Amino acid sequence: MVDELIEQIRLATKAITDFGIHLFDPTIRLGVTGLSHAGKTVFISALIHGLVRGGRFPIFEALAGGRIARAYLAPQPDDAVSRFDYENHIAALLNKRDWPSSTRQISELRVVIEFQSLNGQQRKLTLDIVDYPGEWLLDLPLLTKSYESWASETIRLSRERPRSDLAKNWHLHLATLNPDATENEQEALTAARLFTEYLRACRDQNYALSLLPPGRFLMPGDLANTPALTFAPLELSTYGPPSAGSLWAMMRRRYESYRAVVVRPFFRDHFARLDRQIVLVDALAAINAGPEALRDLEHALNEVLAAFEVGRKTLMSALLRPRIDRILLAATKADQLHHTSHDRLENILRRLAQGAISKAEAAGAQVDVVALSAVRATREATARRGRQQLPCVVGVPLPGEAVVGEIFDGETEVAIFPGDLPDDPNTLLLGDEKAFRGLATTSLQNVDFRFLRVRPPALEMTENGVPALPHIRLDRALQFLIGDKLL
Ligand SMILES: Nc1nc2c(ncn2[C@@H]2O[C@H](COP(=O)(O)OP(=O)(O)OP(=O)(O)O)[C@@H](O)[C@H]2O)c(=O)[nH]1
Ligand SMILES: [Mg+2]
Repeated sequence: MVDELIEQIRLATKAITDFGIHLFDPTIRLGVTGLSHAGKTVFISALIHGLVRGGRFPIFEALAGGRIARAYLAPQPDDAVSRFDYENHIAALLNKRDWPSSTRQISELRVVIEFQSLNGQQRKLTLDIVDYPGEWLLDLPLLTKSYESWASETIRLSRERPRSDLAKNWHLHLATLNPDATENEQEALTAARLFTEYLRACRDQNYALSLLPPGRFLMPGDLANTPALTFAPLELSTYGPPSAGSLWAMMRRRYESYRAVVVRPFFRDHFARLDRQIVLVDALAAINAGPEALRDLEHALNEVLAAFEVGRKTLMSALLRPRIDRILLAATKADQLHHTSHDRLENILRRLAQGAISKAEAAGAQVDVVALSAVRATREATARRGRQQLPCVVGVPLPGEAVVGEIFDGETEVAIFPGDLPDDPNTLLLGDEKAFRGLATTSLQNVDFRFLRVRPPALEMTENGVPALPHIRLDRALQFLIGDKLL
């Protein structure tokens, strides 16, 4: 408790100092998050490129109205956090037509925007963009969960389909464990390994299940093989306390270490300092996989958004600490769909996060939902099938992507009809016979939707000879996230 209090005071003092420094030159810390592959790196790279090199952003008022004099990269404020590797990411996109490689760490970058306010004054906005894995966000609810409740929730979830099929090996081992037996390192190691394999199988593309805490089990970094990652749920009949020296006591102790070493520092050093947040969601990957993945995503989104409440637990933090006042939920890779489905994709995401959105709004935050493509990699076309006109997208599928009867080589351009999203998002969440069919349960031939991953677009130049990156609604996202600070 005393620790927590000291932590709160430290944060509050920092907030006040930051406030003083930033009174005239405001700084916004923008958190960008999403589960692995959601599109964080591409989003940030395109956003910075658009700001620094002048993108085509008609809806981003300050830029479209000519009030931004210049925007440039500046040294970041946190010395212990990796720098977001903007130059290499953008070079891969522009020069090689490759997507940037996957990133596993928190990173940040500072952009300074010099602009003219609406009343003609020269002003400066400093934007700190912090990119962190969404898996870390899913860990935040662990702050308020005991080992026992985490274990029972995790086991319950793993008994539902399709997870139960993926959890077989782990469940077999789990059944052999006696929580009250003497602690045993080998048993803990095996349990942690099988549990991690189960989590990894859930994340596999055909399943695309989202709710996978503890996040570091799948991205251990320098904590690999430490006791803080060597634990797993046990089947318990009571809430304890466990007897000293038991396997249960050992697991519980390590779970506590995980919270102390991983979750709390992330909360304190990064999460609690954010002003604005964008959560990127690859809803199309979940739709590809099937109804279970979509329901899982719904659950994960609600957990993620609930994490934003952890910050207002105490009176002191509520009074003194700046809070996240805007949250944007963005469905990424909307270019895999024809534009006639973009609004529907927004509705689906809004429907998935419905409960959490109302809660965040009730607490005073503004929430918006957008379907965007940070880098638009397709164009549109209409194909004919008999008398039917099918709205298609045209792009170059990544090597290895497949449709019935064809595996693509990464060079050939094709027209893809991905399927029409329904007008009413609820139809995607129906169960049993009415459920749509996805890759997790059926073959390529029978799926209702198929969104293909495509290569980045060929290079385009603006009138000024600057390489332009086409996008969908990236400007709307930017307007919502920082537009009000550029007035
Ligand atoms: N078509 C299309 N694909 C995209 C877009 N943005 C991202 N992608 C695809 O999604 C993949 C993942 O994007 P990243 O930006 O690397 O995702 P991330 O969230 O940073 O992923 P991790 O670093 O692995 O956590 C890319 O390699 C692309 O294949 C987009 O706007 N359009
Ligand atoms: Mg990344």
